[in-house]
Amino acid sequence: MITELEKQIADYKQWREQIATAIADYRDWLDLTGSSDAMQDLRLYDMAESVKHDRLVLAFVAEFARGKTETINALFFSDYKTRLLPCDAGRTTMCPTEIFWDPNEEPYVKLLPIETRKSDESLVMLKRTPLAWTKLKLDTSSAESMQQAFHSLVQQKEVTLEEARALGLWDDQDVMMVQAMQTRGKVDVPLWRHALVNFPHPLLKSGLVILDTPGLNTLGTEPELTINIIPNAHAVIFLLATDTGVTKSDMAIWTNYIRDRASKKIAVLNKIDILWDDLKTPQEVDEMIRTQLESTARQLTLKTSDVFAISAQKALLARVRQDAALLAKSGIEKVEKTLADNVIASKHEILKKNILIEAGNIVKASRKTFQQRVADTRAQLEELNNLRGKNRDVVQKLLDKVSSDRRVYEESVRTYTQSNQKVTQMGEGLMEQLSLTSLDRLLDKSREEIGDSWTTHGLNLSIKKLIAQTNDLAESIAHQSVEIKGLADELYQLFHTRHGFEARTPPQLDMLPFQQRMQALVRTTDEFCDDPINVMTEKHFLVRKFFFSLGAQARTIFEHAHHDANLWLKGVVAPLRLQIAEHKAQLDKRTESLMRIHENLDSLQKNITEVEEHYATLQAQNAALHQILLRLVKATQVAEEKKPAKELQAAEPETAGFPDLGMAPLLT
Ligand SMILES: Nc1nc2c(ncn2[C@@H]2O[C@H](COP(=O)(O)OP(=O)(O)OP(=O)(O)O)[C@@H](O)[C@H]2O)c(=O)[nH]1
Ligand SMILES: [Mg+2]
Repeated sequence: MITELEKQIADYKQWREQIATAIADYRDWLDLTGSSDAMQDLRLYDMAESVKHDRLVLAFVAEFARGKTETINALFFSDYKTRLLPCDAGRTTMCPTEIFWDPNEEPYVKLLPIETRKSDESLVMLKRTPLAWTKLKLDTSSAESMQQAFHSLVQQKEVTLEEARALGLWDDQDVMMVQAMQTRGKVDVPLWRHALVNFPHPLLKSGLVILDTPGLNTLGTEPELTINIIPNAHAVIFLLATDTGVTKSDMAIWTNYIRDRASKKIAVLNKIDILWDDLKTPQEVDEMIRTQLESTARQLTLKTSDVFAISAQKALLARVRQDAALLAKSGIEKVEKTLADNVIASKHEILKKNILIEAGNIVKASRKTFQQRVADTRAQLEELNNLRGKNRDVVQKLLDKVSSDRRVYEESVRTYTQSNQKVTQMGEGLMEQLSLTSLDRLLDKSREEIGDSWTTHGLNLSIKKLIAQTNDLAESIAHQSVEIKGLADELYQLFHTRHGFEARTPPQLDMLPFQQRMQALVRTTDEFCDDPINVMTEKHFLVRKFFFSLGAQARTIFEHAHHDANLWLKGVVAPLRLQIAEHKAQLDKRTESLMRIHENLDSLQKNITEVEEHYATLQAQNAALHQILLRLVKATQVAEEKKPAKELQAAEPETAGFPDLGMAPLLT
């Protein structure tokens, strides 16, 4: 049976495919009409790819034994009629596990040895290093062999105190660890640090990524999870168990890692089957669950509508046995519905906004250029029609006028070329400052300043200084971008006044998102440094790890800023470049046709017919563009209102939501 969640995720995938197809058709249209521009084409290709490969990450985070893994089994893997991922009493999952589908590879489990913790390499970097991982093939035709492969997720090994320390895993506050050391002289540590599971499940094929995490302070020992992976998840599902209630350690995980870090979060009170009691009436049981839900919501300061009561175990059982009554009683469908309605809808929204801004601007430029082409062709047609019955002198005069137009135009184009060179030069400088090399320089300096002390105090000072520097950098870049924009503004003005191009001012480069993201790192550092556990001397290992994880996150922020600045830079004069080429082609066409008529007045009618045919082609191409636009607009409307798409019609597409598209009718 298809659940609401499966349906919504499949719809979301279909919607993304529609947009990607519309963008691909638009690229074909640009190609066909000779309006394509290499840089713009690359941008469109990027957009279609990012829409196609968009992923939705759901992270399961909680103290150990709350039932994270069992919930994942019930939500996503019940088709195998068994418990696919290992769950057990006590600590079970030993390493964070990402489950997704990458069609370019065979199903696998990839495991990162725990020893990689000794290096400063970030997880992001290690993920790009295939040799660092141990790969197991997954035979998806056999539940048994898959269970065997998944067994690696719970593997541990015994190490000495020195080794545990070297791995940064020794914790003298951990009673079980201390006990093990006293009795056995060794402690157990996970065999693997991180697992990647490539698994061809329909939901994963639609772009869903599941992150299962181990309970018990794994988050504390792996700062990258806290700094990068959890905040980047689209939703965090926090689990609690009915029998334990909200314990001190549940609360610590909630406040330290989820409450202020996750953008979307829901709490799930698991194991309600423990309360099912034959001696109590269903109403009495419901009342107990309700009271516990309310108190959980209060303790977590969440709305009661964001807290759910389930029995993951019974949900899995119900699905395996196809027992609808038990499934309903397990409460899991409400969680699925919330994930479907809220999480996916908001993801839709984000993607829609991104598409709207980018695609909207490109489409706008393209339509303007096309309008110019149509208007120019119509003017040419009028010019030719006016020549009927006129003599050679009149043609000569017109030719002279076009030649002088061309001269003025060429002068403007020279100005454009010079300014554009300056824009390119300044742009290169700007991009260099946002490059990873530039970030590495800053990070190396901070690293030098911290030296070997690795105290929270030193870390705090150094990170604050680093962020202050990136702030100055952002301001300087904003300043440079204003200068670049100034040059572009002058060019647009020149072509507007001299050649009647549309008046236009390119947008400013917005460095605020970059500054805000960097500022968020200051908050993360403050929280880390304020945590009394991290101030203790034993935690130097962690401070070092934290610093490098923060560096990895800063890389991501720089990469984003670099990407955004690059797009902005390419868009600054791109519309003008396209228009200039268009106008030049038009002037050439006019000259050529007038010269032919000048040579032979009898060829006038033939010329008129040719231009008329060209005009008809333009109209057909316009209709095609119209259909593509309509499909893009429709896709955004479906996302907005989830209503059935409107019929394709000849009317102008409704463009509500598209940023300032300038929707003058194309052909009048
Ligand atoms: N009664 C009952 N037991 C459950 C339920 N869900 C999980 N359990 C049991 O609770 C124990 C822990 O479940 P897991 O899914 O392994 O918990 P986890 O949160 O993944 O724990 P770690 O992997 O150690 O972090 C297992 O023995 C499960 O069988 C439930 O709904 N009801
Ligand atoms: Mg688990």
